[in-house]
Amino acid sequence: MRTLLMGVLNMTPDSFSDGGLFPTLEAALDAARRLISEGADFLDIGGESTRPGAEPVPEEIELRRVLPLVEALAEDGLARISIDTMKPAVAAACLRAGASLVNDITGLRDPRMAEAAAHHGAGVVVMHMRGTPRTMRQEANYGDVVAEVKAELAEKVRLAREAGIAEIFVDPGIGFAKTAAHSFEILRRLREFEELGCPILIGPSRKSFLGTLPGMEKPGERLEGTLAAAVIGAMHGASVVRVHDVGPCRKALSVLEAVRRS
Ligand code: HH2
Repeated sequence: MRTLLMGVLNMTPDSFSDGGLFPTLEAALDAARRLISEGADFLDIGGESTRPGAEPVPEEIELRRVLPLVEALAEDGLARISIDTMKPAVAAACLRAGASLVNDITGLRDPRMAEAAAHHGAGVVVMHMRGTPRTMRQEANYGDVVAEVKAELAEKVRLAREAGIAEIFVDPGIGFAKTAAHSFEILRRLREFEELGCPILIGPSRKSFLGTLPGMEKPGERLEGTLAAAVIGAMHGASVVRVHDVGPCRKALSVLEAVRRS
């Protein structure tokens, strides 16, 4: 089965690897269309950085950053649009404008998020995190990281189902309240998340766990590491991989797909 790719488009000045890339709506649209032509099945549009220590962004500013792009892409109709937000009002406005997936790194912590998704018949990505991007580094304490993350995600899946959401992706949250060792262990044991009964999504792209390996200290040096993590994740059960570099990732995954077909 083909692994789906979620292309990342951050409309933020401060994202850790691609902040401040798009000065105009046209520039963002060009980048979005390129990601689609390279093989993105979803475009994940974000207006608030979630990097460790990031400052929260007011709702109006986040909306101003993402809504025009969601509207323009919905008109194109070339890929499914996912809105990467923690705010129910931002999600609702983007769903009204044509997005069909809510990617919530807090895993539906605000009950209005599940209500908004259900109301619009949208899917959700429930990601695992503890604390907030500002505090999560101190919360990376686990006995058995996979067992604990899975149990916490099971509760989120229950909430989403109870709200009436039909399409639910689970995401262990690589780098979110996880040390590098936790993120590597999650990739090794990813199949265990299949017990949750939902397709698995992972977001390893350019993340700092890769920066613990030689020659990958800076986000710009992590393409090969990202590709390796994407293929390992897909081999271990990921249905969707969220990446910045869609073209290279599509090529790397095509090798896995050819091996599977052989
Ligand atoms: N990672 C980031 C943001 N959103 N969503 C899901 N479901 N899974 C992830 O792993 C994930 C995510 C962080 O990456 P990025 O968007 O590149 O950076 P920033 O948060 O600084 O904008």
